[in-house]
Parts: sequence; C-alpha cells; structure tokens
Amino acid sequence: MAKQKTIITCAVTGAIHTPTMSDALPYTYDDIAQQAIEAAEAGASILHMHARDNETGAPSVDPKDFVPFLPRIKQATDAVVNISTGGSLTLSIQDRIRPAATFSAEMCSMNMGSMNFSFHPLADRYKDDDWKFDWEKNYVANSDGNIFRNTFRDIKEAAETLAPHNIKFEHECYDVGHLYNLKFCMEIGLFKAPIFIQFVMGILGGIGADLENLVFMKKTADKLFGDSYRWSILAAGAAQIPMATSASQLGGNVRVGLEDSLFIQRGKLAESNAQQVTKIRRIVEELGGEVATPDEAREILDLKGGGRVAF
Ligand code: KMH
Ligand code: ZN
Repeated sequence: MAKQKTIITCAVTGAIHTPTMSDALPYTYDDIAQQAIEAAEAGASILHMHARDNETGAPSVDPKDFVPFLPRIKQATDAVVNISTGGSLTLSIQDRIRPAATFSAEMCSMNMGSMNFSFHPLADRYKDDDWKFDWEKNYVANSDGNIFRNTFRDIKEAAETLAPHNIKFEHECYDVGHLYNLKFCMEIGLFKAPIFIQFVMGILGGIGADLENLVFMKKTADKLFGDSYRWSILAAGAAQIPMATSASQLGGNVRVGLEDSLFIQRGKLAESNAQQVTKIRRIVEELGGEVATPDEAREILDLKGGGRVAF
C-alpha cells in the first residue's frame, strides 16, 4: 500500500503562551492572519486557530475576535481552517464551541476528557517587571488550579450542537484514558468513523512526551479503532519537533505551531510559526515522506470542503 502523505497542522497562537514569553507569538488580528498565511505557504495544510484580544493578547472565544482574520486566511490560502473549542481553558463548553458553530468551520478540536491542565511552572521564569500585560502573571501562575472540564455531558453537548455543521473533529486525547472516552462516545453514536485523533503529549496533567508513550497511545488506538482512524501528534515544548519526527516515521501526521511550543530547537525560540512548519516539512521530506496539500488533507480526512464554511 502506498505510504500516506503527512498532514502538517499548524496551531498558530493558542491559549497557553502569553506575549511576554516570545515576541514571535502572534496576538493582534494582523499578526495572527499573517503568521497563519505564512504557515500555510510553508506547508501547513490545516491551521488550528484560537483568537486573542487585539490589544492585550489575552485568549478570547468571542466570535468578534475571529472575524478580522478568518476571511483573510481564506482569501490568501487554500488551507483547512480548524477552530478551537478548547478556547480559554476555564470557560464553559457553551462559550468554547460558539466560534466553531458561528463560522461553521471545516474542522474543530474536541477535547476528550477532563483533566488538570497547567503551565504554572512557566511563571517562575519571569520577574514581576518582565510581564508585558497585567493579566499574564495571574493567568499563568493560577493555572495550577485549572480543571480543563470536558465531561461526557460537555462532549455530548458539543457534538450535538456542532453536528448540523458537518464539522470534522480533531479529537484531542491527552492520555490513554481519553481514547477509551472516545470509543465510548462512538458507541453511543456521537462520532462516526473515520475519526481523526490528535495525541497530545507533554502537557502537565496529561501523558508525558516520549517514544514509549507514543507507541502505547498508538497501540491502544489500533486496538480500539482498527483502521477506522487517522492520527497526528502534538508534543508540548521542546519535544515538539523530535516527537513529530518519530510520529511521521510511524505513519502519523504532525502538528507544530507556537500554540504548543515556542521553540525551534531546545533552548532557542522560534522566529515564527512558519519556521517550525518549514523545519518539520524538511525533516519529513528528507526522510522520504511527502507532505499533503490542503486538498489532499481534505480527501484523507473526508472534510466537507473550504466552500462550505460561514466566513
Ligand atoms: N494546546 C493544546 C495542548 C484546543 O484548542 O481545543 C490543546 C488544544 C486545545 O489545542
Ligand atoms: Zn488549541
């Protein structure tokens, strides 16, 4: 069987990192649009999008903060736009799914379990005077109290609200148990095969980012879903590119982007999202793989098409 092409997703800004942590992290409407477009030009066929407040860079799930960049991305690229339903981690599922429903995206994230989700150790790296904006320090330091809530009831509500939009889900699984949650949700009819699973590794609160865990996640998914799933990996922090490289050799797809890691290599900040996309693309191609175009990604993942969105 021909080797499947590798889909590169780029997660452009997210809700973990804050403007103080890297000058490259885009948070204005213009910077988010420009970096997303450049990431697509570099080879990302899917753009996983969060919004931020244009002035302060605080994570936002207000649809008005998506309006200034979604149409620009659509006009400038053919990339699949995937809208986050993780949003800001402590908000209700109703608030978090509003952007994906409002814009009837081709794809959106679907987080498959509740968990501690913390990045509070990052706060220790900065002195009080370092923070660019007032909200940042508490946002980061207080994440040790975060429960990222994705109960079965929340998942059901998100799945049922979004079902009329024919959106393909990026099922974010942060640990092996989340794969079992996904299996259960399929058994009760919430999600239909073929599914797309994002193995999320290295978040404090989830499974660690190492090769043994990746193999364990993949073996478990093989056992539960057979050949009715596609998968990708996202590893947080400096493990991003090494784990993506390993996943690409195991037949997986890859996600990079400043949402998940600010680094281009251990200890060195990335200059942009496109720089990370360029790097993983080069690695995939040098190792004999091929990168999927947006239309190939649409075919592999059975998406509804870029013409059927509401932006
Ligand atoms: N930043 C990822 C670890 C979402 O947007 O739904 C989690 C994420 C969640 O991407
Ligand atoms: Zn996200």
